[in-house]
Amino acid sequence: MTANLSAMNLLLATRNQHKTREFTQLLGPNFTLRDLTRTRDLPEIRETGRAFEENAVIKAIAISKIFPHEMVIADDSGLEVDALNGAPGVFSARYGGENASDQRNVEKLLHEVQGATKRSARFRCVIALAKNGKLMTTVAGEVGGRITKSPRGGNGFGYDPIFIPEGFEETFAELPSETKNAVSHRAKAVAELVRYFNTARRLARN
Ligand code: ITT
Repeated sequence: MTANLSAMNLLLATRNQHKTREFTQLLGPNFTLRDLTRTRDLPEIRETGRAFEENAVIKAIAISKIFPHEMVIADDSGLEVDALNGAPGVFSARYGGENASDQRNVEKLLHEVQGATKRSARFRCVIALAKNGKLMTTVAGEVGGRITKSPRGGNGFGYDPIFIPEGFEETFAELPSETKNAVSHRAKAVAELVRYFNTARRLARN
């Protein structure tokens, strides 16, 4: 395989390899992506914000201070369920407790919405872009859908087995990754990020 020499290097501030896989597919060959899975001795970054944007910014700024020469992106995302007044929201990763597994989070969520007739929900994603401790932009995306009664499918991660996106009958975990990547919250945010880079490049040329 030949390297794309003009590709833009990005550091994704995550240890969630599912996110990295989706970003790699969504960004395509014009970007070279690295994440933090092989980086040791990082200080704990506490996601203390009450909104996705706040937490994405906290992560991007903190990591970009540690790697001042890198263009850093951070994704904060989660599921908002209407019958739960928007929970788990920013607590999606730890809904079933600190370091809870995806399975535990899903079980808790299904338990909480048991019997609810209103099943509407949405995934949200905010991406923050930072360099050397300075925020450059944030972009966001969301996808509406509904919560199933039980988990279905083996693709994806997190709450994918219980989320049916609008316009489909299958969960994100039953749909092929190409379909998720065509309609997801993350896909929409990444498309906006790419538009930001394209505009910045155009302005720099003029
Ligand atoms: P980093 O902070 O290291 O990026 P994280 O998994 O802790 O990893 P978040 O704090 O943004 O990331 O929490 C996101 C959680 O929301 C994630 O763990 C899933 O439970 C859920 N989530 C986000 N996007 C999802 C998607 O596309 N499909 C299913 N679940 C998703």
